[in-house]
Amino acid sequence: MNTSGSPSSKGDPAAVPHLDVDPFSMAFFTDPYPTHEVLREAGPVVHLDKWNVYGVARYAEVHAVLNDPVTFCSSRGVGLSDFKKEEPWRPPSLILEADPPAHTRTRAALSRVLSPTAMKQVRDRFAAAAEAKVTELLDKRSFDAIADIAEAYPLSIFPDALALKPEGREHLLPYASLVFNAFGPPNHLRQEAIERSAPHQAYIAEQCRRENLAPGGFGACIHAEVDEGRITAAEAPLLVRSLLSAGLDTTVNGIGAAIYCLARFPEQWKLLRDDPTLARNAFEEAVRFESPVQTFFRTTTRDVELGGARIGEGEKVLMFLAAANRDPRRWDNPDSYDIHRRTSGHVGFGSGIHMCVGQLVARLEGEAMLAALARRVAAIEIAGEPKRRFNNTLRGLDSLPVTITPA
Ligand code: OVV
Repeated sequence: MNTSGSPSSKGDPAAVPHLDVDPFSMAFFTDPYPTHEVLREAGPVVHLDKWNVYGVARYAEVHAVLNDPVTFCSSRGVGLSDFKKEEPWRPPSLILEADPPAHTRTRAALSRVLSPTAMKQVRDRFAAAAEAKVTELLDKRSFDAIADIAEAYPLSIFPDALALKPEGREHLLPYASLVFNAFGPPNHLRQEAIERSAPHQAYIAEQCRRENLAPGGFGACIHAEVDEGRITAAEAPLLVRSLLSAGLDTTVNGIGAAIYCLARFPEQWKLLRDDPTLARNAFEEAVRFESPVQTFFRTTTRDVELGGARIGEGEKVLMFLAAANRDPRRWDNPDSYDIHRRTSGHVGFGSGIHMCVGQLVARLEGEAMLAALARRVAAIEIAGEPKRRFNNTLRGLDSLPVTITPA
């Protein structure tokens, strides 16, 4: 029984520690891990005074927020900006920035387009392109693993899988970079990206139209959902926009993470070489270990108690997916890259109703590239200083010079 006179049967809400860390600063991006630990150890819920938001960095609370989409909504934006208070920089995504019931229908449409059946149609092409890429790189021996694999491989298959026109594809990565920077606070990264966004936005809007998407691709499949009466003709272009926003830079950084891991941890590379069927789990573990998508926000729809802390209505909550993916409360040896690890439950693809709708495409790309490397490359050596790429949401490298040895 609650004899203390406190408002909750669990007792007084705990005081929320106020921290002055900026998780969108260059210093944080350069080495986020010590600060992730500070955030986790400070308490289950923290307040980040710099941006006036709550934060969760432990696995339990990140998972809880992801799995209560009624209390922690997405329709007010999954970046810092609250769409109830500020005009969004672009029309909101019909899937990412939507709540049930609106989300349910758009999610179902994209799930069908990116289903296991759809993966069967592209699997052989993805595998052949990975083989061709490895053949080309074995010829070069020394190259940049970011430009020449992490970017070049997805660019060689994903725009074709959507069946985009060949012209203008150079806008795809700058547009994605803009989208992920725009989830952040109004710092230099976000403001500069938005200032330069007009040509990229114009290109994307044009490619989303039905007449610019060739038959058989994911793009045309989204528009075909209109004919089945499952989405409207006005919704289809915006759902194509979601694939163009989230489908390329994420896998670039996922594949980049996997190669960076395998180059840094040669004993894990040897395990993969000895059994290339581990490729899919080696990729999944890289998504846990590096968490290419580092953070997303939610907005509270009511006063709520989380981890013993009270949060009011209309507050932004920043979920540190990357910190949850290395929370020692959840993971053994969280800071080890272990391709034999049971990775299920990691939140690198999110969790719950918004969990990555493109995860099968991402895994197919990652598996195909790592399997091709494992079968034909004996060693991957880092041959120069890796350079970091700075983005408000995405973690990855700008450059990773490597030398490979043929098997
Ligand atoms: C998961 C994600 C990231 C960025 C954009 C979108 C989705 C979208 O739906 O536009």
